[in-house]
Amino acid sequence: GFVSRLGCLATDWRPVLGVSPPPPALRPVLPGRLRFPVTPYGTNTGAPWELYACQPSSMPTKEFMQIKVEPPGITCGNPPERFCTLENPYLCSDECDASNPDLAHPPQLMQDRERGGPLTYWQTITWRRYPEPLLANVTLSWNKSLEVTDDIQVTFEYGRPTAMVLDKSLDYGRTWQPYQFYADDCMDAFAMPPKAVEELSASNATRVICTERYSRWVGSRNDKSVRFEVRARFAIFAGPRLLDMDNLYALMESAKGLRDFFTFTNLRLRLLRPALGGTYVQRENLDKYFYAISNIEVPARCKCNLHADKCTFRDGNLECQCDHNTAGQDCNRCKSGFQAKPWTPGSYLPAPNGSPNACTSHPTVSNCECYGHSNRCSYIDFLNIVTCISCKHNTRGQKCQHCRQGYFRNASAELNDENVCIECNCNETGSIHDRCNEMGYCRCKEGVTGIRCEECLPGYYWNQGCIPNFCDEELVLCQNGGTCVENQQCLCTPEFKGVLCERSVCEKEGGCDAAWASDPSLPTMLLCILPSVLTALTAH
Ligand SMILES: *[C@@H]1O[C@H](CO)[C@@H](O)[C@H](O)[C@H]1NC(C)=O
Ligand SMILES: *[C@@H]1O[C@H](CO)[C@@H](O)[C@H](O)[C@H]1NC(C)=O
Ligand SMILES: *[C@@H]1O[C@H](CO)[C@@H](O)[C@H](O)[C@H]1NC(C)=O
Ligand SMILES: *[C@@H]1O[C@H](CO)[C@@H](O)[C@H](O)[C@H]1NC(C)=O
Ligand SMILES: *[C@@H]1O[C@H](CO)[C@@H](O)[C@H](O)[C@H]1NC(C)=O
Ligand SMILES: [Ca+2]
Repeated sequence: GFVSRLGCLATDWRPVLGVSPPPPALRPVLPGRLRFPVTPYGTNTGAPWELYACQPSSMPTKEFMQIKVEPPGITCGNPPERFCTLENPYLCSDECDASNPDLAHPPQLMQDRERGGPLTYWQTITWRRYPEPLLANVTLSWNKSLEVTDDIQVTFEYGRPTAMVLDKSLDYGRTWQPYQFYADDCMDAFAMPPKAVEELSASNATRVICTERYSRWVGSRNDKSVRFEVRARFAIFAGPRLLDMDNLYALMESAKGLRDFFTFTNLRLRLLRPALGGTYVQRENLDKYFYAISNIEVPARCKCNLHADKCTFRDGNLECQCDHNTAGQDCNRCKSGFQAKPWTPGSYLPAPNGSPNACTSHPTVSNCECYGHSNRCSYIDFLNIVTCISCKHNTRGQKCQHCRQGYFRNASAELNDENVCIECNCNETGSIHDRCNEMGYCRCKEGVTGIRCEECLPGYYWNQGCIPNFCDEELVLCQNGGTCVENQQCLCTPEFKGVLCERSVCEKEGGCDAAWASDPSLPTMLLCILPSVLTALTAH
């Protein structure tokens, strides 16, 4: 288990304990790990790559299967009966008696361990009711999704059936589909052309075929087994010696149909016609026709969706020991508290360790950290974050770590201080908005200054904001002795006019006559006539 644990332990998927996979040529094949009762994936050719993926090892599953035979009364011995053999029809000394343990042939003898003793087998009644067909169903259930890892092999004593179907179910027996047809004449029995698994290619590897290979009469002792060829199908993708299993796994990753093909929860053998000894049914001796199965091998591993490398048998059921925060019989969902994102199966890729695709918890939902400004958090699904709600003390943010709009960070306070946020208090009239920078400075309108925008720059005066000065004592002076009143207007002496008192009242616009006309006072008259008087005097 150590090497394969690598795949499951490394939730963050870095090599654990400094162990990184050796280069392909040196990868270890652990002796005894691939315990195949039938034909193990070679001893030095095997599939070492799979040891790195997070999946349970393959095992013989017959110990864990429930067997049901149908119809009722199909098992021989009730009442007791005698049967003959195909090779020697006159030797009818064998007896089946359900009430005698030594002569009984109950279904469980299909899954027992032989322990080197005499062969034990389940046996049916004989074909006394010919020409009515002799039909029997053997249903195998595991109540668990399994992935077949090597050939399924059914061992028939006294000859193999001349017609049968292997069915499988993926949904605990609710629906069934044929897995493979078997007949000594496929066309005759199923109207299907006979095919061998070797004829399949990558494009049709999951085709359901009818094969004649396991149904022809070869003598009851020569070849007893009927197989469902898994290895040969793997070989289509992994090469004849299955050295390239990563290619197969990579394909399974993308092709659900291929993956499902090797997956099942139940199998069913539909026995349709028994062995006939290579000839026609001989009505005068029907006691030599029956079915007898001594063993059923189904090498498989628990399907754990690459989230477990162990599968245990508990309370009569197989269960994956889920890693990666997954749960369920097949590790097919996220454990509660780890549903931050949707469940996905683990991946075989990238080789060799694959990826865990672990379920993750809501990042901090168990630790709702809000710096003391809230004690409630909420998970926002589409952002995959946990956020504090109803932050107090004018704070805001995922962890109440920021100040609300209109407040700024109190540099002398800790994040968890009630006084951490100070109001900006921007002057409504002078500021552009109510926000301030981290130093508490508001953004001021033109001509406005001060932390809160409540003062005017030089050259401006306050009037519902800062207005450029009309006049002042420094830059824009009132002229000719005029005085600046509240920066808004110049108050001129009587002789001058204009916004800055820059013009003489006598200038232009009709000169003195006009001034005289508009202001007929003595000083104006004197001022107006003075220049003319002076000019006249100078001329003489
Ligand atoms: C075997 O199972 C098939 C499919 O459910 C059913 O149609 C058939 O009647 C069964 N045969 C017997 C002998 O019970
Ligand atoms: C099948 O397995 C599931 C999950 O382990 C269990 O809840 C259920 O009872 C089992 N059903 C039978 C018939 O054993
Ligand atoms: C599978 O495909 C190959 C060619 O790709 C073809 O030769 C063969 O007959 C096909 N087998 C079946 C069962 O259709
Ligand atoms: C800033 O925080 C300190 C420490 O809590 C506090 O004494 C001070 O009053 C705070 N300043 C303001 C303006 O709230
Ligand atoms: C804004 O500033 C002006 C000028 O200093 C001041 O007269 C006014 O009262 C302030 N407004 C507020 C709301 O503080
Ligand atoms: Ca047996």
